[in-house]
Amino acid sequence: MIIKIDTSLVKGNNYKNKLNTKDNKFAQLMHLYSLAMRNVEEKVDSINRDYREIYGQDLINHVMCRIKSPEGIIKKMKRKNYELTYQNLIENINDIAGVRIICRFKANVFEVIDLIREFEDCRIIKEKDYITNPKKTGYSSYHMIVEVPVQLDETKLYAKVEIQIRTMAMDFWATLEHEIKYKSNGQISNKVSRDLVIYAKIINKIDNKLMKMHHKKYKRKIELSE
Ligand code: 0O2
Repeated sequence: MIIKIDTSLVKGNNYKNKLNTKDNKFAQLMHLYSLAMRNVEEKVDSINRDYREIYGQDLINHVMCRIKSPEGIIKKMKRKNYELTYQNLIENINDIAGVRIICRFKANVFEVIDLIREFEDCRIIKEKDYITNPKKTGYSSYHMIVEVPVQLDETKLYAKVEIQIRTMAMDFWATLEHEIKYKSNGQISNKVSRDLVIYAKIINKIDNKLMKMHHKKYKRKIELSE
């Protein structure tokens, strides 16, 4: 089903208007992001299917998609000191549509990144490698901001999607850390912060060891079948 979207929100007179999350225009814009997100999700599903057919194992453990809530959007714009306009939302908030790809092993994360770079009709806007260089908090993940097309009647619009690619171990840490921070309104003690960094490093070591173990087992399986 093609739903009409007022494209003047994205390019035109309404672009500089004040953001109103209760407005139907806002809902239309979120629908646009949702279509872009589904476009990426389909592409990701397709590489996972191809990989399974060729290599007989999964490249990706699971994929999660979400559209940022209106409250989350406003909170982020205020945190970053942006005036609440459609223009600032579209130009500066990159993770309204989010696709999170969870792999079992670190090597798979980098395989996924290479395959995303080859996606047809997908512009890579920005990449952040928090795996090679984890954040001070201990957070580890690979982020890609991409732009994908959404076809609306005769107009083709591009919308941004943030893709986070990480291992199950990284996701375990990030989910718990997010919850701990969320529950304490972002105010955690220095001791808790330090402990979280230590746990992130331990988890990273385990991640590396499990990848090596899997690699040896997989290599042996291939040798036996040859
Ligand atoms: P939420 O509530 O998870 O959505 P950009 O403007 O794109 O260059 P941005 O978005 O300001 O950069 O920052 P960054 O570092 O790319 O982070 C984007 C998202 O990554 C965050 O979204 C989080 O989901 C996740 N993230 C970043 N740092 C951490 C961290 O230390 N711990 C955890 N658990 N997640 C993190 P939001 O909107 O900040 O939060």
